[in-house]
Amino acid sequence: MKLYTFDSAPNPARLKMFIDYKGIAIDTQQMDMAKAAQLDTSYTEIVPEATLPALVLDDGTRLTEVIAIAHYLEGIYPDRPLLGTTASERGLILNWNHRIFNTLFMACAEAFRNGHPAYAGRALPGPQNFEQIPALAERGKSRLMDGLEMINAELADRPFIAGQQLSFADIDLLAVMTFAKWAAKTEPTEAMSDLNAWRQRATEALHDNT
Ligand SMILES: N[C@@H](CCC(=O)N[C@@H](CS)C(=O)NCC(=O)O)C(=O)O
Repeated sequence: MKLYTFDSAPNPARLKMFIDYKGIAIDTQQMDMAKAAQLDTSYTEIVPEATLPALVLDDGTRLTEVIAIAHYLEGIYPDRPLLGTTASERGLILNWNHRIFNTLFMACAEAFRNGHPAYAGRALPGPQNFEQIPALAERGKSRLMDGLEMINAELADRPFIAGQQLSFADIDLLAVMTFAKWAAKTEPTEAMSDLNAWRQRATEALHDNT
């Protein structure tokens, strides 16, 4: 199998944290998004979605969603599970993955891609070009702050977002907080003490190699 990615971009960054935590080695090609490598025909002939990351399996099967790539990899590399081991853990982690993606990640992407001049005519990723809608940049920032408040409240009664242990949902949240800082100039306030404490705890758990 082969992974096409660009580690510093937000969605690839989620996958990189997952892969590094699990200690998996994969044949990987970095595609320079700063040079629009994801739109080059040499890539779109393999991955017509024109997004990163993408995992192409040996039989040609193409996985283009981070959560799907993570599920595939966890299936073949079950050690250090990040997607749950019981039915309820699996359900809850996926629940939070979708919720964080739809609320925080999409809000941040909306704010960034509809407000930054570099994305004029490219407001959405993928093979089609879409014009920016400036009002979405403002709405995105407001949704992002609402989302951070919601997560702060959720974290009042548990150490990690999907329960007692680090999971892929925590990785989603760490990635979007980095994305929000540089792309939407949005950070949690000091008053969001449960979110700030979680961030330190999750970062330490992610880098704990014991
Ligand atoms: N839902 C996809 C999102 C993939 C995505 O949008 N990736 C961005 C990089 S963070 C991309 O490929 N952008 C291409 C572009 O902007 O042209 C996933 O889960 O991986």
